[in-house]
Amino acid sequence: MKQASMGLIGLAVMGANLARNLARNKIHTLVYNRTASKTEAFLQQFGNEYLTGSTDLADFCARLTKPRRILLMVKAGEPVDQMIAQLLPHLSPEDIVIDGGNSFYQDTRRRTKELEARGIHFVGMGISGGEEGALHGPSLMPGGSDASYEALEPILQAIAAKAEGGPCVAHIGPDGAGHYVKMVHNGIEYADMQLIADVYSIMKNVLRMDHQEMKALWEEWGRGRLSSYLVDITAKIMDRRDEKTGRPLLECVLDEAGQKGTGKWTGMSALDLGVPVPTIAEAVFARCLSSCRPMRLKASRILGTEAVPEPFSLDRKKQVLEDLENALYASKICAYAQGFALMAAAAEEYHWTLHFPDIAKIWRNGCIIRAAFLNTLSDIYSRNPGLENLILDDHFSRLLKEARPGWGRTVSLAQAAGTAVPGLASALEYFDMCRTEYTSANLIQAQRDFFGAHTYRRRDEDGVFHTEWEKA
Ligand code: NBP
Repeated sequence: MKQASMGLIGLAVMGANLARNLARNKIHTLVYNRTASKTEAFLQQFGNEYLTGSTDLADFCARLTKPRRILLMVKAGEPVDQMIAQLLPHLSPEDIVIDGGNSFYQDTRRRTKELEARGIHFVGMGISGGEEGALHGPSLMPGGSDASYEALEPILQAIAAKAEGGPCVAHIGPDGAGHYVKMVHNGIEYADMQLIADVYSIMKNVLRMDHQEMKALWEEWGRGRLSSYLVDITAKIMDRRDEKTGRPLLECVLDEAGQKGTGKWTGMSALDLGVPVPTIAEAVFARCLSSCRPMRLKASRILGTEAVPEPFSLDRKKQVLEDLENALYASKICAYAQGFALMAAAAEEYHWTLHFPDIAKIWRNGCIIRAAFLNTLSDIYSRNPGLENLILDDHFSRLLKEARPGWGRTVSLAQAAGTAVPGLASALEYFDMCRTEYTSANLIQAQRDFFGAHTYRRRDEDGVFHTEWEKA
């Protein structure tokens, strides 16, 4: 029987679609799933000369060309370790095991060490784009060694999404770098989504726009600098009616946001590394708060909310919408600035070389945060690879300065109306704090020195000082 050039384990939605993508690209793929009946059902539906399978792991490994390339698409966490343990007796040195799940990057670092000690390559690969992306072309973020990337490159390039002709895949860096970058991608995705949700809140609760009006506006913005997958789907969501009630379906959806952990991990890593990512963290907390529904319902009864503002005149509304677009774009810049600053700190901590122009490029298609904005980002980092923070770039700093008055008016307007905009407000705070030459942290230092003799440094003199603050 002909040997397969790629093995794939795990036939839930992501694995099944990736296997079909591989086969469509004429890469002979052999599949395996823990529950054999799923393998059989999958092969019955999709099997062909490029897509075959096995229900026995020893047979599966024996039918792969050496060095073997095996892509794991099983549930992240314990299942990955269990699957590796079952595979090991059947593997040989130089084989490559790829974990395409949303694994925690520290697990990937550990697994890389464990497998490399046995001469086996381990590649933690971030995959973005959900099930559609997996089938038609995802954005791929492989970590691991240079040698393993070289062996995988043609396959990954074939199945990846394409942007301006180029494949949305690049070697991110060693060990856990791929999963780390995918994690930050998801953190940025949380922020991007929260910012859009904040703007929707203002449109609905402050401007009292109906769904057709909102749809038209999201479509218009989607043709400009905010052009992105998330803005596109937001316009489509506005347009969808509930078949049962005839109401906009969006208004029937319960307001409890789910999460699977990558946003939380981004926040945790940022706290560990001491990198401020308030807009990303705020987006995670906003989802947590949305899930405290019983408490929110009680609080809304006890604490009420501000009065709904009077309808705006057409001129005033035009100004508010212009401000809103500026606020969204400026906040987006800040969210990406936070995510990229975090990746820069992680690269230093873990001794990775992360190539930001490539990372921005491979996010231009196939993934959830794909956007015209990423072309701008890629250009900025190509021009200035050592840029300390995106808000310092000439182009972005000019835009941010221009947007600041309208951005401030937007957040004030929402706050005066009692409409929570955690994403927009935290991004504005980040921006204002970043550009403050002398912040209020002098008082924090004085307080710390007052109660704990933690000492402080002076602005006008070198050295470390302590004051007995209560002494005259
Ligand atoms: P799931 O995350 O739902 O995992 C289901 C698969 O894991 C099945 O094939 C199942 O086999 C297998 N599995 C489990 Br559960 N425990 C196992 C074990 N102990 N040993 C071997 N196999 C085991 O699948 P998914 O939604 O396709 O996602 C796969 C990975 O891709 C996850 O890490 C996910 O986070 C990531 N991801 C998902 C998306 C998305 O949009 N869904 C996007 C990007 C990345 P069984 O059939 O025998 O139960």
